[in-house]
Amino acid sequence: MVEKEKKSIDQATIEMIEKAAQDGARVVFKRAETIRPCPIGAIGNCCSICNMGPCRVMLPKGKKETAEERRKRVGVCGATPETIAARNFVRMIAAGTASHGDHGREVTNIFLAVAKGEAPGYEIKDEQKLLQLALDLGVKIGDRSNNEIAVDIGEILLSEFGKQEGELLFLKRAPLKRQELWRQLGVAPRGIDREVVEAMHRTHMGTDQDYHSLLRHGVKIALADGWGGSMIATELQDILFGTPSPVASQINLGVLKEDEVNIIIHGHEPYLAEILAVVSQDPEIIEYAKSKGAKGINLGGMCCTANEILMRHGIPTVGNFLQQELAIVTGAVEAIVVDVQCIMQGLADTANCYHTKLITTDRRAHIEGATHMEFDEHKAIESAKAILRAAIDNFPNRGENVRIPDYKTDLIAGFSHETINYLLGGVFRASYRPLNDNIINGRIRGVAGVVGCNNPRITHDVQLEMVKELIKNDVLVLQTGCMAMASAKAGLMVPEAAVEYAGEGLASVCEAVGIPPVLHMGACIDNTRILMAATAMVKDGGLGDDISDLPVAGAAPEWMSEKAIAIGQYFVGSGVLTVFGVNWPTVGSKKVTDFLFKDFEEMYGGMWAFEIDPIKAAHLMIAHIDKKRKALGIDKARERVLYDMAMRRELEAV
Ligand code: XCC
Ligand code: SF4
Repeated sequence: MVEKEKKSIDQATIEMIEKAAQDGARVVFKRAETIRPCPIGAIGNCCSICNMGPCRVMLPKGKKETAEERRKRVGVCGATPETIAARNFVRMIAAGTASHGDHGREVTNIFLAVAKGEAPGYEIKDEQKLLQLALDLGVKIGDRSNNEIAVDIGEILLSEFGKQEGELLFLKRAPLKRQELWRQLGVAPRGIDREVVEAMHRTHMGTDQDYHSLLRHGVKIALADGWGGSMIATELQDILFGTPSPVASQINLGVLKEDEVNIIIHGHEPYLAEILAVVSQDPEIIEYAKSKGAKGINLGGMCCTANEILMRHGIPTVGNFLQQELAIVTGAVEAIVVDVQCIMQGLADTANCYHTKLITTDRRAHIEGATHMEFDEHKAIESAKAILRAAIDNFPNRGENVRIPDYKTDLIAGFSHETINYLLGGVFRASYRPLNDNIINGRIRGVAGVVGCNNPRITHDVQLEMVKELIKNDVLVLQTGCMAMASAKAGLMVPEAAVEYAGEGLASVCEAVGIPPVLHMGACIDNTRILMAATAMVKDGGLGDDISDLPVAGAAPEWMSEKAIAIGQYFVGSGVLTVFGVNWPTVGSKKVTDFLFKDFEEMYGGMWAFEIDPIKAAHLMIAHIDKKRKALGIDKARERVLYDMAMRRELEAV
């Protein structure tokens, strides 16, 4: 089932890899062939944090060591393989949290600028969510204007980043039992920046050298991501740009158009993309495109920015992480406009092989050889127009060597936590009750979040087999990031997919509500929507009193980024079994790995697991879900449901 030798299971991707080879463009798939992963670093056995090293402490494969040999297998400073693996792991979490946090900070600054009337072109779109957040944060509403309320909210949330003492405010959203556990274990984060800085200090040469305390801090930083930086980003983006609701669109390289100016917007922070979505409809800009011989302007998304503008505007998605260079290889892209995170430097080289302009737009992210057109939110419309004009001006340079692969798939996206609430419960009594009831009665076995990246070390998109296996077994799947795109390309994100792929129980619920069996919840920062959904399930009752009681599980089967580790760790710290694929970065230390995989379950009720095979990984998750069902005493209900369905089938057959 796992096709290790194949580069991708996505036909559009395969065709463009071939075209890249013909055109002499070197793309990520090619580079991954020539650079093998370093076997020592891959398992967490290399320390490079001081100038006495780098130190490699790997035990050669298959070798047994004596206690004496083990004593000697340390770095120059005496650091053990445990310390080294834990330190590396914590640094990954810190980098991931820093990235999501810096995104959250940027949103907050823009939110404040909008509230103060300093960012024309933006306005507060979701008043209801604004007021809800005001209530949550204790901001006075009275007869104040939305902007006045927003200024207070923005200032409170901005100070979450640099807060020195106390606790992050959003921790209070978690189930009470979970909050208590965090306090008891000493992992309730203070300020977001503070925890990241402390992580860098603890992991500096000669500071924290006990993997237990290092990894405890790892949980703390990760919680500052999930219940801090990422959650702030999602909340404020929803208020500014609108909370997503179901929207139809299409995905894959086939959304590019032969006769229009193709502009791809790639990266993570959606402010520029939001404005581009509006300005690209401007008659003056469309006229300009026509004057250059194009029929119009075709905006498409890549990576998480794609998820953002798909969820809110239905703008088509060109592809996921491993397709970024391949979009250029079509020869049909006038500009690829990037901001931060997951942007391969290889884009610059690929763009050079074609007419595509690579445009960097963020002050924090420059790329050698790219055109830098810095986005200024105070002059958002002008910034966006300048970028669009640059792309349009490039249209006449498009050569003959154009091939847009003829693959695109329909999808429905836009399942925010609020939307799910509503779809299930109806406008007047929005609640998770129907979901809980269907879990309790066994039609839905449980819920799984399958998120994260692509990675050329394994077949691209192949892990969507995990998603198929889960829904086949009546597990409702929630998705974000690049894995969401894999499922969407395979046609799992339309309501009809329920009949074709889901088990009978799940299919019956999907049909009744009219939803796909796999729900697109947004970008990577929107994994916080999954935290909120899980919390809502706990609060609705009948499924225990903590997230760790729920029949749920998580996975990032094609992960590659440090952000993915941060996300995984905040799910684990919130009480969820989280299964990662590809490679596990601490296998060089059995003690550290056991601690994360086993001891964490006792401490946090959630734990890490590692499994490369998507089907086996799905069954790890299903076994965990069944274990939780049993503990809740709802395992029998499911047997009855299955029995009833079998009866009905027999009757129908007669
Ligand atoms: Fe995709 Fe978010 Fe991963 Fe990057 S990190 S590869 S999911 S775009 Ni979130
Ligand atoms: Fe080597 Fe210790 Fe320096 Fe790491 S901190 S590089 S193990 S000497």
